[in-house]
Amino acid sequence: MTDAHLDPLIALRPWQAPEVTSWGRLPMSAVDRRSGAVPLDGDWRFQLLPAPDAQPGEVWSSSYVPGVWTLQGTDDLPQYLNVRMPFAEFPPHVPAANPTGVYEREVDVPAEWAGRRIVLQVGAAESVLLVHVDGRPVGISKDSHLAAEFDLTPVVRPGDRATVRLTVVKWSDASHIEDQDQWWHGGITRSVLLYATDPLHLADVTVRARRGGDLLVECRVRDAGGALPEGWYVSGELDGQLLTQDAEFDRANAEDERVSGFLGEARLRAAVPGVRTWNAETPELYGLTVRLHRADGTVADTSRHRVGFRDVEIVGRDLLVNGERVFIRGVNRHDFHPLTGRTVSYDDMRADLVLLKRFGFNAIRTAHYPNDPALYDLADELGFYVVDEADIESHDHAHEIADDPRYLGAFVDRVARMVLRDKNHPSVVIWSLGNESDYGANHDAAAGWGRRHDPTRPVQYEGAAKRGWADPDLASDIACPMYAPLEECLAHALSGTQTKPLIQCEYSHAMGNSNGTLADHWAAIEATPGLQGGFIWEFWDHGILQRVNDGRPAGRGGAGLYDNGVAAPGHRWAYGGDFGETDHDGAFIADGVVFPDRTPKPVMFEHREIAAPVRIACFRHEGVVLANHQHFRGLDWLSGEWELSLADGTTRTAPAELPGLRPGETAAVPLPFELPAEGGEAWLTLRVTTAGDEPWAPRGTVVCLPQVRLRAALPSAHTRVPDGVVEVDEEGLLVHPLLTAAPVLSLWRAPTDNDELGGMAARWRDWGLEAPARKVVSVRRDPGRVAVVSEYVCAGGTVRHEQALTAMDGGLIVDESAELPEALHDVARVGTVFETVPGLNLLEWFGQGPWESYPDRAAGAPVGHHCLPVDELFTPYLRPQESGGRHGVRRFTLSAPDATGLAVRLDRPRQVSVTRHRAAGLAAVAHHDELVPRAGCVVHIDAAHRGLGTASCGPDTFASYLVAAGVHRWSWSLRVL
Ligand code: IPT
Repeated sequence: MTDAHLDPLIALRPWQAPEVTSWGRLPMSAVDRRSGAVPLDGDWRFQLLPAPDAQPGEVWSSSYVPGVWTLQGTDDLPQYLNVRMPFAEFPPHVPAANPTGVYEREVDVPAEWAGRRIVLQVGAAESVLLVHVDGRPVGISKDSHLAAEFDLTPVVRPGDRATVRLTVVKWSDASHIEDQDQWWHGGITRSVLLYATDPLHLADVTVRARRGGDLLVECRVRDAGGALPEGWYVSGELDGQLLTQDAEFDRANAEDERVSGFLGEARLRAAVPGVRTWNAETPELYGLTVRLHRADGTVADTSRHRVGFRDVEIVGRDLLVNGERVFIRGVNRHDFHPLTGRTVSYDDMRADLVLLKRFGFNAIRTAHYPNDPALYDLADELGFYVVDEADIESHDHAHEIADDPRYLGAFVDRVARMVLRDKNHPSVVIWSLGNESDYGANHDAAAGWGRRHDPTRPVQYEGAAKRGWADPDLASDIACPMYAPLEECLAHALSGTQTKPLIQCEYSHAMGNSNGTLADHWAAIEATPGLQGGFIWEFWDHGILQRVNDGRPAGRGGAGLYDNGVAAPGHRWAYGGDFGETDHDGAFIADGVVFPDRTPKPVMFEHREIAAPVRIACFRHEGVVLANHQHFRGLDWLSGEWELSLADGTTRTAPAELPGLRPGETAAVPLPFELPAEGGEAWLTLRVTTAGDEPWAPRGTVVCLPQVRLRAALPSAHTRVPDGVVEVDEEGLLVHPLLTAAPVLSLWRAPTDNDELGGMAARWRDWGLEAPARKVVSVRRDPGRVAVVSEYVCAGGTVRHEQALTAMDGGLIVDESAELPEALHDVARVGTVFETVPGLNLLEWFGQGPWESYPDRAAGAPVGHHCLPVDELFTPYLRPQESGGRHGVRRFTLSAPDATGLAVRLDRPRQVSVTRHRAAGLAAVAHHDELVPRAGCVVHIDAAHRGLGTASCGPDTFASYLVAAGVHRWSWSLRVL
């Protein structure tokens, strides 16, 4: 190996040269060479240098490829920063201390590749890749999320062994445009492979398949020897149907003097009668084989594609797929894994997409870079609309870079190579120019390239809307704001000035216990022409599995050390700051709808219901009206079961016959039950499951649980006639054999991430809401009844609390009121908290459930009779916070295995939580593993509970979900079982 300083790839210092996007790299192509290739994944010799121009030493360790060295035992650990760059240098400069991984291994070049063209493919490396073979410089590549290919034919000999060295420089000019909100890593994150082709080969294939059945295949042919040989031709076959040569194209080229013989282009066409079109609901795919022939007819090269016939267009302000204004129920997805960082396996990606399908998502934005190639194959196959995003985010230096001509090539290169790679995927419906990079000439240049190369898809870029969402800029065909308040979206749609589809590229920030008002958003979207959906931020909580004892990432050895969203003892989900970084953005990296192990958070159930393909439109005496809310599919793939839940504790079921409804149609179906005259409140649920196996769900998988109330509860007028004894202490606090802490007023919750970042928690802290001083004003003892008036005094004001305890019906009735002064507008909750003796481990309730729900996130939790162990009620958000609540609870029992315990009835549906944690205990720790569960239960019964909103990044909850000042009243009863 040459001296590092003499090596031209090092001497060039490409890590500080934005003009250098590559050298010696082959053009990107949509021809997939993965099958038949020699995989080079596995352990490579490895050393981590302090800088790219440091001389590699004699001592090697090893590193697994694909993988990041930041999770493989080096001292260069992951660092999480959102907007800020991890170093101070301005673009295109980087610090002198610049971790550089040198990977090396021997490769046996198959002898049978003699005479063939031999290509090395590096799936992805961040952020600069330098390639040497046997010490000879071969190439350079940038873009941490796209493959780089190099022609090794001149530097290797079939039958011989070659030493391949891949040098990966962590910080570069490119880091400034890869400033995405995620962990910083370094390494080779996707597979490395070697393949061979005939010198005469298919350099690229472009497939255009329209919904009418027209197929056009454009082929680019090259010969490694230079000029193309006479007489070559291509043929194509689509599921047995032969494609025809576009002779007109050939003739026109031959006659056109501007077209040289070197063009190497051919076109094939087909018309497919009665074509089955592709859409996210029925993702029909056809198999296409393209063959390149030599003049004698022998096959020189073959390329296989899966083709989906579909159209994407914008008509007026609607985005249409096959002529339909589809709703975009999207999520932003990163390539993420808690053990391997950015390296994701096919099985993991499939599991991601299967889960999303099961929870009603139909769209993915590949935030914020082209995802692993297999993701798109899976999206084609399982049915997702994909916004494919280029690897451009210059967040910290957005303004400087957007118009910097030194970065022009990088912008165009990144968009162009993404388009070239992914253009044949029917799932890709929109190109995105990147994220959070201001808006400048570099964007327009990249948009121009994309539009010319692929006129079949819209282009979007959030940053383009500098003069408003209707601005006719070059960079965005979609108005795709992030975190826009719903009222602004509505106002735009109703303004008469809307020119583009409004699909939020990010909304409903899923950090911690969040996604309040999601159902309100969707009610508005579905009811308002011009609004078409959006992409929730985001899919993953990017917690990295970390050993607690030495603070090291568990890495690949951590397989199986987590379950149900929780890390095994001795481990935790690390977020920003946990690897000793001083500069970091904390738990802002934990903002997904799934935990780091893909366990769904409660919001997923909310989403599933909001996206329900079949719904109960209304209830009339003769029956219920069902509606098909899909765009393309009937109801035949679903089966149903009716469930009637009565307040008396009974549930009845009956098979449901789903009517044959086309999309958009409704039909009345008769009520399956005689509603009993007695029984109070009554709820009818349609349990909808898959009728057969779907590619993403076995038969019987729950799809949605639409529900309608058949009868309201009768208001119960209680006259309080005492019939027993109430025992209180000198403070007027209830003394009860099953309670270890008496019921007192609670105004606070362990702040959620939204409460913290939205500023509410700070206000509550200033007010002293967490622990106001309770001062007893009066305790009035009457036979069978004690009335206690107290004041809860805190810096923010004084809350007068009245609690009347009446012995009745073998139990106790508690009537409470709290008067919040005007100054205490918008508190976390107003309600009662008490604690129980240990052993009451099972909660049964009539109310919404079974999963966690809150006032502004309760559309997906049907009313019914639910039952869960107390330990399973709590949701282990990475940074402990208010969690485990259940909305609309009418009554509950908390019992021991011998059925002893207590029963509580509420005057009306209330927010209740039963957990092992006091609010103060949750708020005191930073990680879930630091929580010490109590043996007994902490029970909250809330007269009012603040909505969750999404204020950690975006709008807070609506005013109607706030806990206002004034008088709150609530009553409940407590009985020993
Ligand atoms: C926006 C980013 O696009 C996304 O990457 C993520 O950071 C998200 O917010 C918040 O988690 S940018 C934000 C400053 C609005």
